[in-house]
Amino acid sequence: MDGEGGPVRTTCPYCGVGCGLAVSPRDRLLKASGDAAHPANLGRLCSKGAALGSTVGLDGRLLHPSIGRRRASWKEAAGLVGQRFRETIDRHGPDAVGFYVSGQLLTEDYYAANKLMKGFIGSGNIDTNSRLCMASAVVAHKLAFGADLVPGCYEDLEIADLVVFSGHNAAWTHPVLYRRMEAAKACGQQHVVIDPRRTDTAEMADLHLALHPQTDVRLWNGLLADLIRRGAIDRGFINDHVNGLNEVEQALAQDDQSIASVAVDCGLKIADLERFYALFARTPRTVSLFSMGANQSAQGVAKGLAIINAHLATGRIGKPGACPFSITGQPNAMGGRETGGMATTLAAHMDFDEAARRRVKRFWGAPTIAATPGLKAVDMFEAAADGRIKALWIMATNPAVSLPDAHRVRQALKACPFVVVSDVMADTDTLAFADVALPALAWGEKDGTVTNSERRISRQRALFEAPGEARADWRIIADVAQAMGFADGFNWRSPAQIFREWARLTAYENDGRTLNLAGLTGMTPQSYDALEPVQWPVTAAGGTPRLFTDGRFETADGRGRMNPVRPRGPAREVCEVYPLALNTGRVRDHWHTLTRTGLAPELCRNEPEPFVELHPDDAAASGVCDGQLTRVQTRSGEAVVVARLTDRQTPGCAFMPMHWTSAYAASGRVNPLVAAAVDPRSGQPEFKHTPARVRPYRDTWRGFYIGRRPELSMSGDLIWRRITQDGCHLHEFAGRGDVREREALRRRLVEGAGRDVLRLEDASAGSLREAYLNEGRLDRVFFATTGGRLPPREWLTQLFEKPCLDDLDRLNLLIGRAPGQPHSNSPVVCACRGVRADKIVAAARAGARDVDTVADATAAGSACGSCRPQIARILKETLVMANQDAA
Ligand SMILES: Nc1nc2c(c(=O)[nH]1)N[C@H]1C(S)=C(S)[C@@H](COP(=O)(O)OP(=O)(O)OC[C@H]3O[C@@H](n4cnc5c(=O)[nH]c(N)nc54)[C@H](O)[C@@H]3O)O[C@H]1N2
Ligand SMILES: Nc1nc2c(c(=O)[nH]1)N[C@H]1C(S)=C(S)[C@@H](COP(=O)(O)OP(=O)(O)OC[C@H]3O[C@@H](n4cnc5c(=O)[nH]c(N)nc54)[C@H](O)[C@@H]3O)O[C@H]1N2
Ligand code: SF4
Ligand SMILES: [Mo]
Repeated sequence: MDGEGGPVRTTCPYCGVGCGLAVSPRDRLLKASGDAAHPANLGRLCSKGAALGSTVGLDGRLLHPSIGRRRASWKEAAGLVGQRFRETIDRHGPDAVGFYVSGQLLTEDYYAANKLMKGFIGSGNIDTNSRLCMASAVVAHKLAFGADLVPGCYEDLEIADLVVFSGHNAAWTHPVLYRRMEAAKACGQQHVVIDPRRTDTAEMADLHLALHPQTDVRLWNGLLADLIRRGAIDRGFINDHVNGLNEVEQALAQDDQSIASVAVDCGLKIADLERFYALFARTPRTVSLFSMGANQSAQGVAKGLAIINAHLATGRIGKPGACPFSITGQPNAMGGRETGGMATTLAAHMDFDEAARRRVKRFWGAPTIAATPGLKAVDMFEAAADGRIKALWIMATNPAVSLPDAHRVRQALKACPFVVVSDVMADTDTLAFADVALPALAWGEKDGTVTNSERRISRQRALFEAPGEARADWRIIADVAQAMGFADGFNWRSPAQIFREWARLTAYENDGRTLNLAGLTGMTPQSYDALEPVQWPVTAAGGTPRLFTDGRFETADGRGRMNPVRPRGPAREVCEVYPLALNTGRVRDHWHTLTRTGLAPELCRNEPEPFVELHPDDAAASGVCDGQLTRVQTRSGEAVVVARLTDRQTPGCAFMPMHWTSAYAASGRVNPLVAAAVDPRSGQPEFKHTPARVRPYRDTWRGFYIGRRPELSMSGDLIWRRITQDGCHLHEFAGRGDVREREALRRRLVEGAGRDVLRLEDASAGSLREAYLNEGRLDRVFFATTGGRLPPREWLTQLFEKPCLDDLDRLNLLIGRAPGQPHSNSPVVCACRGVRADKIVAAARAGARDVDTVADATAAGSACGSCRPQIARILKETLVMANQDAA
């Protein structure tokens, strides 16, 4: 498996774009480049895909099963899991156990887990983190189309004349797809972004509608009313193919649909709204992308339906360049929805009706079959907290970080008598609660299939040998099933065998289910290995790029359904005490809970630490300053993070990233703040709106520590964060205690360090600086001050890469900077080429007016291109400042 026969073709493990990679692996090193033959990316990669090589090392990996903290054999660990699940089911019934799984499992893993829970244990209690992500879109699809079907394909995004991004920061979250639309935009495609925040996607768009949070339904209903007024709906298409227009019109009539009234409610300028409505009305080739700003809402289903209504009414579906497009987040969010990883579907897009239950039971040769849908994610953890769930198995997700109301989730994990966690890393926040820890194969080791946002099934292929005792997730599930006494249904020997069984299930007694892999049921191990990316449904003739091309939907009468929706407010309104709407989401270079991107120094430079973005007016009102540590408080919890003041936030709104964890910045976690309010139909949490307030955090001292090993936790009340660098780890901290607090921390951090130490203490100024060397090589650095300044960290961290410090280095060590060399605190914009913002500003001042000229001058933006929107923003800001200076 060292790629001697040329590069291995595989699929990126991050976002739902599902880019193909061509990788030449050797000795756990690899260089990833884009697979030019893969239809999702045609050779492109973003910063995360390009940095995969920095994340495949074995440091920090979970490599052996353990029970409690004790290392155990697989036989013992799988045996114990099987026995405890069996005993719990025997005593309390099948609904006393649950699986919480993930869109980062492969389809084969998902299939195995679902079969075990729904067919052999006989409960519906398997749900996936896609509940936090796609559940609202799934329900909207089922209501409108009769099944969870994504109509369009990526090609539609290129041939569309108008792309609307609803709560979708594509420039950061689906960068390669965004590159493709950026190219189309250069040829005249129009972009409208609907997002309360001026994201990079919004910055680059032709029109940004910075609506009041959670007013999307009002905006889209207003659009539909406007289309009806203009006579711009497609009555012919509706007559032939769509039900429900009357009910929708009645619902619309209950609100004032004048543009002026909608504009006021959404906080938008009338002219902007008119421009959007007119553009939409006159552009048949329109794709409306919707993502977490739509789904992660207590009215997430309604938001999806309002968007779909506008498309059904205009007949903009099933046609090239025209469709509503729910874009998926995780690499295999779709695979989970297909197999039945969600508690609300049985399997293969079949629900819990008698006929489907009997069919699936028969196909599986199962002893039983789940009678009803199981607990949805938030409810499942609530049931663990109150004792209804007594054994819980978590696979490939980190709920102690990513579920809302995270304190409560941790309590639930503590309260649950038996918690099993399958993961690839050893120090995730969730593993701290595991009774049994099971090591899974990671990306690059596992082998199977994933489905991307456009229903395209691609292969992930193994590049390396399995490390330690790690096993494929499907195999772990099969081991436990066998330990529970279910040998027959789970004796697969390869993922190819599971995939074939899965494909057969989709085709089994299929008289109208769109999800059908009939063309793949005869696959041999060889043809599975060689499988080319293909979009389902797959017939003998091949895949299907677009659905509903004949105007037929999967409903009983074959007609699409418009569904009436009325605007509602957020689950929790802001108030005098909590006046800010706290919004949460992603940054460009990090993935979720940092277990992988946190390992790559190049991905930690653009956004090194957790932050809260605030409008300057809101910050001023609370006495918060730019760059200062700030407390963010909600009814459920508090975080302390650095404040970033920017007019990209609308006054009254704040934003925090979702990524930081107890392992990287305990006080920077956002989900202890987020309430677990869910959409009543989808069960998806409202991650994008929690009433909050901010206050300055007043530290008495600050400092940083750089060491060769990561310090996993800095106990006490300290505020700290850890940032991975090349060859070392930077830890920033601040405290509110006296010198004893500092000394306790310092002693712990320098424990065991050698005697070669440089030290500078100015007790009256409250400053202490120490550097420890080991045979001439820099080993640890500790700098702290009560009120003074600290040097930039860059030069010091670079010294850790030197095999031996020279005299000049030693001389300057405690100053913290090399003499004469400018050192900048300016953030890295281009992760691939390591170019900082100040260089881009300099290029702009020297006359660069577009991103390509900056790329020529500085190399920024010349590799993966993910930073191009940020470069454009810096150019714009520099120009504005230059004009102001001139005026
Ligand atoms: N870099 C990176 N990329 C990723 C991921 C990652 O972790 N990092 N994760 C992947 C996953 S799993 C997912 S689900 C996707 C998510 O991809 P996105 O949905 O693009 O990402 P988010 O940042 O969660 O949220 C999108 C936007 O919704 C906006 N929003 C908030 N409230 C509202 C509202 O009321 N109305 C509207 N219209 N918009 C609102 C936010 O301001 C935010 O800019 O990204 C995928 N890609
Ligand atoms: N506040 C806020 N919270 C959010 C969101 C938000 O926008 N705001 N977004 C939500 C969304 S859309 C999502 S998708 C979730 C994501 O949240 P999570 O799923 O919790 O995030 P990840 O960090 O991707 O967790 C994956 C875990 O699986 C492990 N892992 C990786 N590969 C494998 C494998 O092959 N096998 C096994 N067994 N383990 C593996 C990783 O080490 C990691 O611990 O977060 C949700 N939470
Ligand atoms: S856009 Fe980036 S993260 Fe998403 S699949 Fe492609 S390379 Fe991976
Ligand atoms: Mo997601």
